[in-house]
Amino acid sequence: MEQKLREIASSFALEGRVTAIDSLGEGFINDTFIVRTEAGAPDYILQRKNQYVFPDVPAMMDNIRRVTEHIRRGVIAAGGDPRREVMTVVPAKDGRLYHIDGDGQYWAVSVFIDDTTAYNKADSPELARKGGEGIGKFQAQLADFTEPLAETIKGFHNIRHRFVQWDEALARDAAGRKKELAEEIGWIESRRTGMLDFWSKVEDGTIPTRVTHNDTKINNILFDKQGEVLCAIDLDTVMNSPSLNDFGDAIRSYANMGDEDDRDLSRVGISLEMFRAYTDGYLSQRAKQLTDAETDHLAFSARYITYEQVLRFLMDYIDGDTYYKIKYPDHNLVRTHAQYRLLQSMEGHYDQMCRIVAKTADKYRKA
Ligand code: GN1
Ligand code: MG
Repeated sequence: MEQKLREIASSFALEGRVTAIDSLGEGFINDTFIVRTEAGAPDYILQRKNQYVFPDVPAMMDNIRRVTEHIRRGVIAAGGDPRREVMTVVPAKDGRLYHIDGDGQYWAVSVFIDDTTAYNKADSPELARKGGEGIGKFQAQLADFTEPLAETIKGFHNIRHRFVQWDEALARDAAGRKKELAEEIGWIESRRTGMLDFWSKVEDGTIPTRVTHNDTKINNILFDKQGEVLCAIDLDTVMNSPSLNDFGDAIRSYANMGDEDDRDLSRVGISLEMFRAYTDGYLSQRAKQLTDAETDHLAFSARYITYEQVLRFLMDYIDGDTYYKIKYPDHNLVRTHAQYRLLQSMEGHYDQMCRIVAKTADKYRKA
């Protein structure tokens, strides 16, 4: 394997001689490696992009290039460090942003930013606050990026589109699992109308569409050793969508007291302390730019994205585990239950979440 990886790495314009290539990270979608080079040259991230999930890798890489170039210009203008405060895509030697190997697989490379930490869990409100600030900054850096981006995954956070896929998955019942899932399917169906009502506000323009990351769980943010956010990574899903999605998806990750796939449901639930901290960091960067419709739906966006995640995990289980990497046979069902518990906890604490958002928005609008 390492020999094959070395060959793939050698088709990119890397500085320095490659010394080792190791597996890295916890992503559910792509395969990620770190390419070590001799002293003096940077290390690199090498990724095999999942073509089942991303049917148009060239369009995805072009989105990433345009977005990172835009951020880089802003970082330089602000006197920041463009090598650390934004992801750098490394082209292949033929100038393309990807390499296609002999099996038709797509690979891409970016510079590895060293002296950083990525977390799988927010262990303190301070970290959650910094994470919120980081995504707030990311959105602010892209506020004046007005060219449209390619829709690299159709209807990614569009629940109307997810229901089309859902109905098809139920009709197919590919793995023959539907008969055991009446209760879980009921969790999805009983909330269908409410979720579509929310999404219709995006469709009619009440809630605007911006440039968003779309996968803001904590391990997609790089922190420096002082605990400051450096930049957002894993930009595969950068697209035009409501900014609320980035907030909601982050809350799903930062404010969950348990794990995304916790078998012990008594650990799972929303931490209002973490919610408050993330909201504070996020709104410190965004309160003055968001419309009232956006601010008023921030708390709901956490329910929306968590619901969508319950649906996506359950749908993948029904489909026979074709989308997410799994570590054991009923992993997607365990994820479904854990995310559903989180959703219930958000529903139970919804009034408090709304009050926290309103108070925090008020504070930063006046500031
Ligand atoms: C996937 O690639 P990764 O692990 O950062 C997924 C997200 C899900 C997440 C669940 C392209 O993210 O949408 O929320 O798993 N990414 C894609 O943890 O589907
Ligand atoms: Mg990731």
